[in-house]
Amino acid sequence: MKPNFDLSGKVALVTGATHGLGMAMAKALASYGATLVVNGHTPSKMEAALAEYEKVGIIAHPFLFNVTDALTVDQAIGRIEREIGPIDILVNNAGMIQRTPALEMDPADFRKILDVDLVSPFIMSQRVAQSMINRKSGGKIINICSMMSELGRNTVSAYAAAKGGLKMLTRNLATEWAKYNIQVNGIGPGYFATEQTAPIRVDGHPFNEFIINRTPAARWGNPEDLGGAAVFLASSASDFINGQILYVDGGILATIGKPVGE
Ligand code: GCO
Ligand code: CA
Repeated sequence: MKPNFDLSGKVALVTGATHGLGMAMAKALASYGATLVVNGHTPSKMEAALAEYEKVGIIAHPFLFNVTDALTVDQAIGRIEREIGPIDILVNNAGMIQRTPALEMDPADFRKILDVDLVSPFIMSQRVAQSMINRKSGGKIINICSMMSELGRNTVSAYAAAKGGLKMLTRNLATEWAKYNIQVNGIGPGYFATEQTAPIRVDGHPFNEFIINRTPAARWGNPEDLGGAAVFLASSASDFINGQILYVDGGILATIGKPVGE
């Protein structure tokens, strides 16, 4: 039997899919037949995103809402279910980073990052899973983790704490909901060329060279590099995979790195 990667007839909701990695994964899911629901929270970004999806022949259903508020999420998912259909695939991609040394980090900012990067995937997953359980459909939840689910780095204390937490949330939800045929997995992107990394990717920035040297593939990832992992974990080809984090990192986590110039 051929493994089945087809997503037709499935409704996929990708949070923060107005740009960057979220958009690349959303395009991949739609290209395998999923009906695409795009979440964002900035009207102008959503407008630009819809034009971008249209350009590649994808009909995206836009839903603007804040993923950190449980009541808002409850209402928005209800509306998506009525207007588009019950959600089969949830990609918790919306996230936020702040690069500030730990000693200078305002605890209120720390809390805010945790809220967006860790609490909101919990809120979204809880709401969507409850509905999958009620209709006995099973389903797929994919949490977008990070290199920082495994490694620390100067200036990203809150982000690393949240992404490490998201890895464990993934394992925990996988444990609790496996009996409902819900698979909860994560994707851990390495260093990708997106808006989020633009400030540390500029030519001449020491971080740019550091990443190229640190990555066995010797390059930044392109957002399209994530498509295969997203389709795989969203499809029935991965039905016996649960609680895993699939790192798409050009080999970074496999190695200690190498001296400059080698
Ligand atoms: C940083 C980066 C990272 C990446 C990514 C790595 O400042 O180190 O922005 O956090 O975006 O999450 O996997
Ligand atoms: Ca359906």
